[in-house]
Amino acid sequence: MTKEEVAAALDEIGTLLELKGENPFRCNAYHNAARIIQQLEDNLQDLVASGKLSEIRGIGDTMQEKIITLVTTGRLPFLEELRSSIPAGLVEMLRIPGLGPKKVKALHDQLHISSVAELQAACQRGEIARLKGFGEKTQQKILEGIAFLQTQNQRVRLDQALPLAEEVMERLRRVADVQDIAVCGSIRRRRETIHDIDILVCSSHPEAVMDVFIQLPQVEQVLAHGKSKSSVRLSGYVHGEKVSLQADLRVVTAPQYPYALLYFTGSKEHTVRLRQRALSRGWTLNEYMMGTDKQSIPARTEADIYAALDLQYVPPELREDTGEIEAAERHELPTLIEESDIQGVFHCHTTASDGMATLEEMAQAAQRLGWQYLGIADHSQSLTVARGLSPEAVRRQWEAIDRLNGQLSGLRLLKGTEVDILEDGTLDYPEELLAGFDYVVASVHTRFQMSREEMTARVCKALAHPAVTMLGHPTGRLLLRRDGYKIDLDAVIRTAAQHGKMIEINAQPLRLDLDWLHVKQARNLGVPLVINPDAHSTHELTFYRYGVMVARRGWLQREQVFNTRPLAAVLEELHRRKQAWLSNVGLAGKSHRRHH
Ligand code: DGT
Ligand code: CA
Ligand code: ZN
Repeated sequence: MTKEEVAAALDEIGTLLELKGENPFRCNAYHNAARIIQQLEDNLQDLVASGKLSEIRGIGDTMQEKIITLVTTGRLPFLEELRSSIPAGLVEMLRIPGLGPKKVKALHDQLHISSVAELQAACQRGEIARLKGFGEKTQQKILEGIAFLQTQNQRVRLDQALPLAEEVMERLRRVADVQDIAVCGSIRRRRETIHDIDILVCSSHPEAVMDVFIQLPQVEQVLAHGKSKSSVRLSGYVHGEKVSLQADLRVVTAPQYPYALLYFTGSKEHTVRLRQRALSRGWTLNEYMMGTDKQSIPARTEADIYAALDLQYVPPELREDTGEIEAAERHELPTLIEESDIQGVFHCHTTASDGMATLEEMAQAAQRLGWQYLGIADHSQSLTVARGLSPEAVRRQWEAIDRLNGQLSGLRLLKGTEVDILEDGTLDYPEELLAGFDYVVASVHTRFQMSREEMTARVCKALAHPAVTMLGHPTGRLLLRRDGYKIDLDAVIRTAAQHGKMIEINAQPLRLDLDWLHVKQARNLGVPLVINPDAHSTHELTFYRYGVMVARRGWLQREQVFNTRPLAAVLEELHRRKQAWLSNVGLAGKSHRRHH
């Protein structure tokens, strides 16, 4: 078994034990072990073989035994027994937002509910509202959660689909006579969630490619097997989670390839506009060609097709018919930001709060990424679930940062905080402490249930605070898991513009928050965006790449993203902001005294 599979098995054990009402410490031991295994940098097989597994912090004797069994035999009787002792529907019910193992267990024990469908029916009959510990509100929330699940069911996240698509492409690329290959559809456009993988191959021997495709080890089921098109159901493990989705493969000839690439990249809305444009020139445009019955217009690349239609080349991320055709007509498309433009980030966590890696480890990882600066933003004091830092702990971290900055070459650590925006819109540290940070990320982590008006006022009040540099994950959404809290984002973006505040594009692929559509809106109002990985481990620093994808979909150029600036410019800007705040406070203090 690979480490992903082992991690998924341990995680599943933790969840199943929770459903059985086991002691929380025992359940958490499995969840923690899963996380540790998944983030191992060493090879798991080697660790097992050399007997060094027990030296890893957080892996006890029993855990070690189970991991060894999984790695060496590929199965675990303990897990199999657990699975057969619990209805599969209970695990499914856990996907309903707001429904944890305790509640699921209560529903099963008291009403014998063992599937999402049974739960939905019971809610509709009003039975959940009458249950002790549930009530009318919870019943309503469960119903909304089920409806949400049903709309999201058929999709996976980009970070889950992309690696699977790449694995498949990697294999197909090596088939004889494959001249070109591309992933199309929503993956190529970098949408945040994906329904299926669309792969396009250019080859004059389609059968050979098809044969390899339908026999890939990741294939669970062959849905269709044709000469130039096949569909399969794929599955694999990504970050310890099992991912399963459909993949379509089409094989075309070299002259067809650019047309097919354009067509299958979509979006449908974008290519429909292109077809209309072709029609107005008397041409048909489809997935194989462009031209008239008598004469087709040859193209070697997609860019040739756009050029023939008198359009600037449109990058795939912009192909959503949200103004890109008009801009391409005027040759005014933005030069989009690229991964290599990023010079550092401002939001990551260390072991001081809920991160997995130390300050030193994070700094080394940032050096390996070639960054000029790394901003540390651990949680603030009231967020005890994430081990938020007390003011004393903050000061200790500042000392550690100063010390490390004295030793590091080429990387500068910046002192930041992810300060909680409290219920009333105030910040979770006193101003004297806030004044000691280089910058402040302000985020909401509690009391998601407020009304839209209250939440908007709460966040806008925080944005107006002069200590705040940027807003963190503006909606709190978790893709395919829970909607964000209710908030008027338009008002939040306007407020940010008014006070000259930045907004984060949280690049955790589970969040991608701010979303691309609002990124575009923020950009239009001149609000600077910041791409932050919100990393809780060294590996998660690489999440910044997903943030760049969102930024590109939001039409951002390098200049509109703060962390594309070099260190000197960043320091100057942060210094300027802090001086503006502190000198203002000083003036306010003086005039105060004069009046009394
Ligand atoms: P997804 O799979 O829901 O994440 O999104 P897409 O965009 O990958 O959609 P998909 O897989 O149904 O189709 C891939 C591309 O094929 C789509 O972006 C555009 C093209 N396409 C599919 N169906 C149609 C259609 O009926 N008309 C046109 N013009 N294009 C289509
Ligand atoms: Ca697709
Ligand atoms: Zn946060």
